[in-house]
Amino acid sequence: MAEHGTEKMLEAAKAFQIEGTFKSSGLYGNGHINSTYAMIWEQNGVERRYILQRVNTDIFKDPVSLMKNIEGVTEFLREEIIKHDGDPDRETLTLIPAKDGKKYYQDSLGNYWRVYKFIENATCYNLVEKPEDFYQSGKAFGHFQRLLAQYPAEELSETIPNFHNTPVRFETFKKAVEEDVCGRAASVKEEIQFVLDRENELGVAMEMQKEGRLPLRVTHNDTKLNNIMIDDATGQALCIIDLDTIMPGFSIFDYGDSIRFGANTAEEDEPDVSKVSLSLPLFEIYTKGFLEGCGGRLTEEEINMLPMGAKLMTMECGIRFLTDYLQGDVYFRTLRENHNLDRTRTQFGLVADMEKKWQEMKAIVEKYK
Ligand code: ADP
Ligand code: GN1
Ligand code: MG
Repeated sequence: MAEHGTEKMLEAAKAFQIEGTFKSSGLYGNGHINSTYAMIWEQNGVERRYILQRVNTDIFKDPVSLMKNIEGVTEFLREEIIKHDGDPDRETLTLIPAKDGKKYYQDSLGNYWRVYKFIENATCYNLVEKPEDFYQSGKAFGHFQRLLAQYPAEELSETIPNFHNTPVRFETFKKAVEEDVCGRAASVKEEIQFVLDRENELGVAMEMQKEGRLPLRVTHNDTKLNNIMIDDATGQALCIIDLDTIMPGFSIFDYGDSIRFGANTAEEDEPDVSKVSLSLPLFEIYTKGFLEGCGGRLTEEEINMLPMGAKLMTMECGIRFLTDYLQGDVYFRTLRENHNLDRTRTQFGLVADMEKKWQEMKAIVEKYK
């Protein structure tokens, strides 16, 4: 698939304050949204890598505000890391300014680009390889949320309105089924029914917020395992990346999205759905790490709602993949036919398994309260 905007990649690469000679650049990583390139520059005989990203402005409608969010949050994190004798160049993202001093570059076609220092000797995983890594990532996401509690929420723009408003996602899904622009609805009746059967549950978090029982916090909102870098040498969670969706949200959803992706025994797009299940040992180890990382800041009601956070995030993500399938694969990057349908099926397979293991999930959360 040709990447839209690639023709301006070289223009963008040279617009930033990077010394030396540009050598090469290639598509990189497994993100579904932005176009990410790893660039190599030669500097005094040494090759150095940088991450170049074209922001997806079909999805992020106000890229200037988005970049202001990232600039503010990364500067804040940088100071915190320095205060704790950490390495700010590896423990948070570092934006390289463009030649005009801005933290982004707008190319002659209007695309928005940004450059980060490349974090070397660290890996983003699509599947948990070592349970310890998952524990570490739980601790890191919990800690991240604790840190962000000190960040002035009013300075953050909402980069995607209603991002984790599950009832709104459900309404969009129903519209996609009715419109059926690609004529695909008849072939996914079972998946559509799976959603309709669970309609009543989709609004529980939003309802609790309205009743004042679930606080809005500054959250990451996209806490899957491949949005955290694990240090190759130490096995420690090193750096949380993909900061595009930091905005007010529910802590149970940051927890839940990590479970959705990382406690699944199969990859998110595994075509063989029989490989999908919820690993209770991984569920447990992440729960332990996340609660430790949050450092006692969650309310009792939030903790009780953690299993529901995991279920709702998995349902919501499945609904979003199915909606995109029905709409003709216009949102998530797809690399093969039925990619979004495979993703839908893994999510619903995981929800079904969570329903079977619901009492065990609740008992595990109770244990770490
Ligand atoms: P998307 O929003 O499309 O998911 P990400 O910001 O998550 O984009 O980046 C996609 C991938 O690029 C990540 O999963 C990671 O592998 C890699 N990546 C992003 N930033 C860096 C960085 N600073 N250093 C090294 N790799 C990075
Ligand atoms: C997208 O950008 P990426 O690949 O980290 C999506 C998330 C989904 C996820 C599913 C901005 O995340 O909400 O949960 O795919 N990001 C956006 O893998 O929509
Ligand atoms: Mg990502």
